[in-house]
Amino acid sequence: LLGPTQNGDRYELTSPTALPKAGGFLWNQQMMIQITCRGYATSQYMQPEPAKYAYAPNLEAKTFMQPEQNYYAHHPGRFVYIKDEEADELFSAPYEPVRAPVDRFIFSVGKSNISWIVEHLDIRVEMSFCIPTHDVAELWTIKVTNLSGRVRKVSVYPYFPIGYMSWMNQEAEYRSDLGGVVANSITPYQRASDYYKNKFLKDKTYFLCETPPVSWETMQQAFEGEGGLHCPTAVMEETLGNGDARYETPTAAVQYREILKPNEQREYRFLFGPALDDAEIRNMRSTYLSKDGFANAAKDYAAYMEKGQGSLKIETPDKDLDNFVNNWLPRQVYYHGDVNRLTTDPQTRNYMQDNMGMSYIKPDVTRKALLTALSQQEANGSMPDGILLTEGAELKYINQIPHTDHCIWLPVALEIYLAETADFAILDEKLTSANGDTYTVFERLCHAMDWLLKARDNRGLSFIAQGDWCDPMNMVGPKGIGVSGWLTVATGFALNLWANVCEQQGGSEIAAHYRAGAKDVNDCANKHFWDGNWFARGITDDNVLFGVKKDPEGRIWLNPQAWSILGGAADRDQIPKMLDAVDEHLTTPYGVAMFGPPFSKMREDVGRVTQKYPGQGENASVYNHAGIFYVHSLYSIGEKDRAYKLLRQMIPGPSNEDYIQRGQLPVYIPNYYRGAYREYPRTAGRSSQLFNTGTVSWAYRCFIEGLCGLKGDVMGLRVNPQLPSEWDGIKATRLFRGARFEVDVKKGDVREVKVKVDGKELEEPYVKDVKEGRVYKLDVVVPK
Ligand code: CEZ
Repeated sequence: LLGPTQNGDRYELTSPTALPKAGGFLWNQQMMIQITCRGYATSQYMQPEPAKYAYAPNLEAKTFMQPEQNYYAHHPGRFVYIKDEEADELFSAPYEPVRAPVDRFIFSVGKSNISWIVEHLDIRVEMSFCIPTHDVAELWTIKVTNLSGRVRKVSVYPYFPIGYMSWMNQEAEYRSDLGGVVANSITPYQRASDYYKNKFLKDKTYFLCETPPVSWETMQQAFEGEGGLHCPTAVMEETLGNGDARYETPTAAVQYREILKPNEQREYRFLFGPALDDAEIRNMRSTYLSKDGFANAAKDYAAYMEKGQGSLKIETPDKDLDNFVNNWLPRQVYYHGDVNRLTTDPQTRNYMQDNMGMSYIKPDVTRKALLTALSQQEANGSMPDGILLTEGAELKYINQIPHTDHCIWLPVALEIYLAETADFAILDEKLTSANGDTYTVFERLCHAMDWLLKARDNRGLSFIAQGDWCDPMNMVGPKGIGVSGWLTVATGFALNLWANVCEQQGGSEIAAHYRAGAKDVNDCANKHFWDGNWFARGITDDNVLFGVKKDPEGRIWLNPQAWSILGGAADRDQIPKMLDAVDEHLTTPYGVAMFGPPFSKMREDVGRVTQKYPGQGENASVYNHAGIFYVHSLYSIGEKDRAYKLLRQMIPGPSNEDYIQRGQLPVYIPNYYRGAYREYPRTAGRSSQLFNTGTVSWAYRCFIEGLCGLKGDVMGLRVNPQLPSEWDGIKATRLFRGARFEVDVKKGDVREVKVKVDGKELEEPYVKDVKEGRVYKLDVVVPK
């Protein structure tokens, strides 16, 4: 059904129906496109706010990308109809819109392009596309081959629906001078002042053909006629109607009529994208629309993807795992750090976490993000809800709702950055913020930690306002009284992380101050949140403790457990009780649920999270971001089997049964898999198909520092692999501070980890004084 290609570079799916929503994605800094195996596509680009060039057939509200997005016949997509002129038979590639059962189907997702091979009626259709590195466009190659031993008469109709562009003004026509379909529109607006901004928007969509077609249609309704998308009326005629669209829904369909000898092949190239004006269209055409133009763009783009290779390659007993960690996980981490989910105002916590993973790929990006975020710090030391990335950007949507956790992510991101680079000079960088104050990074971190210490009630617990990490937990503390159990123990963690840095910088007094702060926070958490076997999730505005044994729904939450382990609130007696409780209440075959049981109805003193569908999103799904915090905490206490099991469960497969249940290719980790395993087993495990998630930086870290145990610190690299019980050994290659570590890990009769560097045994498992450019061969023995 599906599997990797030989070198693991691509994943191939051989059915268009088994995992109908499975897809792949490509991006550059201007655009992103996600496309399913059946040909439906969701693409957007930045100008600088997210915009579209292929639209739904009705007006769309613009929000963030949706989980488990649905597709329907008229959903934007990229298709080719093939008509056998003699037999009058029709099918379409890749599968939609005709849905004819095809004889052969391969959907192949690569890192820098996506392609299909589809065979039916003894005709092979190959479709593939990539995007340029710096421009917004899709570069499509379509090949049609006659597989029968006889001469064939076929018509080939690329069909790229454009959709409902605007209620104010839209039209389309074939432009012989530009060589393709061009649709025009005007982005709707109300304020006259917006006119002056909008006039620079790329309101045109073009579909350019390298080879002139014999006919075309640019009006959706004329193309479909009464036949509908399964059998468009225009396609059943000898030629398309060469029509225009005058305030009618635009489309791009063109026809090539071919006589193909046995084994003969035709190859076509097309360019699809947005433009401001004819000059831009002409320029895109001359830059890209040729064999060489395509080849150069593909080469460039592949090189751009190569930069996201990351710093770890593993060889374990699990080849599917290796494939994911070596090929796809760093790509997804790179995506997050490279484009910040294509928004101009990322949530501060997302911005910090998406960028912290870049420490393993392009640490300069992490550095810059830390400085960018800190330069937007408020005068009181708190952090804004979102970080503005472009001039004129505004805090929108969820960033207008006050959440109280943003300072937490500063020392968290900094810890990874420093461990990877030892660039302590960053702490001395001076930053002037918009409110005019100038402080160093070190001082700003202190202010942020002081703010966390202050933003607590008289019991010493952290206020939640209208949300913390769990951003739809919006009604616990709107009156300014409610507190968060997670945020309280997370504050303990953040303060301890920061104290480590202070200590390292020689500030033992300051370090002691933050350690004392952490201890106080943790003591308060224990006094008010410990519920016998686990930590509670919070206390509402009306003083109701929740996330506790007596709650029939939302009884136990993962985050307070994970972060109390990390931050030190949980002691040695408490941890085993918590781990058992998590096993008992939150385990599913698809990973660990974020809490349980799911809420079945609104709980007004908890909020919007309880209104999500049970098992969906934050309402008790296997929310991988929460799961990975827990995995990280498990590695921090040497719980290697529990940690590995959960880490592995984040990746779909490798059994067909699991792939089908999750419905996703193992080319990314989604933000969630459906939970509510006990209530709704039929849908449990189903992927959100959403590749935007804070999970991936942490997951990569867990593989590097947890499983492989190759963690940087001030002086060098600490070695402490944590292999699951059933493995005897692994091999890993780790790039670190310009050096290359080739590591061979075996289990043996030792009581502690033993490390030999180039044959010479070290006193402790710690490689100091790492030399740039050097190759280190490490033989590591870990206890059985
Ligand atoms: O967004 C994520 C946030 O981007 O949810 C996480 C949070 O930590 C991330 O910062 C957990 O709450 O509005 C909502 O209800 C959702 O909570 C979304 O905002 C959610 C989606 O996954 C977005 O992709």
